[in-house]
Amino acid sequence: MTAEALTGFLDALADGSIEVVDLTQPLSDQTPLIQLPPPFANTPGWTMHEISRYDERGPAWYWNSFEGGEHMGTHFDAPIHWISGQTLDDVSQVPPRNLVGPAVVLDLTARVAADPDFLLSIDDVKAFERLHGPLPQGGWLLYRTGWDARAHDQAAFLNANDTGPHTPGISIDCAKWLAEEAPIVGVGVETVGTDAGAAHSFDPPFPCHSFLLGANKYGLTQLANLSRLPPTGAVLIVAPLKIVNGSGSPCRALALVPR
Ligand code: 23J
Ligand code: MN
Repeated sequence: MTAEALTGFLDALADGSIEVVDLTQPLSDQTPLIQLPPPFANTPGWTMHEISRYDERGPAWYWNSFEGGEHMGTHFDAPIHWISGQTLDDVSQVPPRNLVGPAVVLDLTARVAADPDFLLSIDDVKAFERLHGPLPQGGWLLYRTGWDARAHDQAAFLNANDTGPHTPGISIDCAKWLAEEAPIVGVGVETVGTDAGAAHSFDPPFPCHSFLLGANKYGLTQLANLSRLPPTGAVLIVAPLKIVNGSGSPCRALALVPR
């Protein structure tokens, strides 16, 4: 049975009845970065350093070194990222079994278009469950907001004014419920972080980070192409770098989608 499942999977990839959708934003010095308010320290962006490019430094090879924040671009938040999860897994310790699982997509694009500070509520999730069934055991809630359309432009992506950043997120109650009651392993978003732009002033601050990571769950940010996924039925594969003691990592996120 097991071998047949894998050959069936490969046949479906070959004949296009399973499509691979790349949910990853490009990683470059143009990738938007979260901007925390003072007095907090901020992350550096992505920098590449050329080692050689078919030249005297290496006549037949091109390679680079790179530096950048763990939390930039399409990236994975490990439980240890937050104080509430400080005794839990770092990114190298996350069980690989948790990096492959079912994904559902909640599309709140219309609500976010009307209110950039929109917060996903427990009622919104329950409304989705009435239509599409329960959230997946061991899987992911992917939160579509339409914010990916802004990902090419730091200012549009952060959407900040004199009252701070205005980007959608998850309500305090909903974050706690997803952490403590829902069967999911993580939450994925299109925005710069899993929390709302205004979440620094919530109680607790950054509730999505606080509750989800404290419950040994994961975050996944700056996703692309969620519009190409069905509400249910996709399989998510997330591949953060196995950084020893890392709090997270830029990652590749792929979805397998039946066609
Ligand atoms: C550090 C502090 C606050 C936040 C974040 C990082 C992130 O969003 C992140 O990338 O984990 S809100
Ligand atoms: Mn992060």
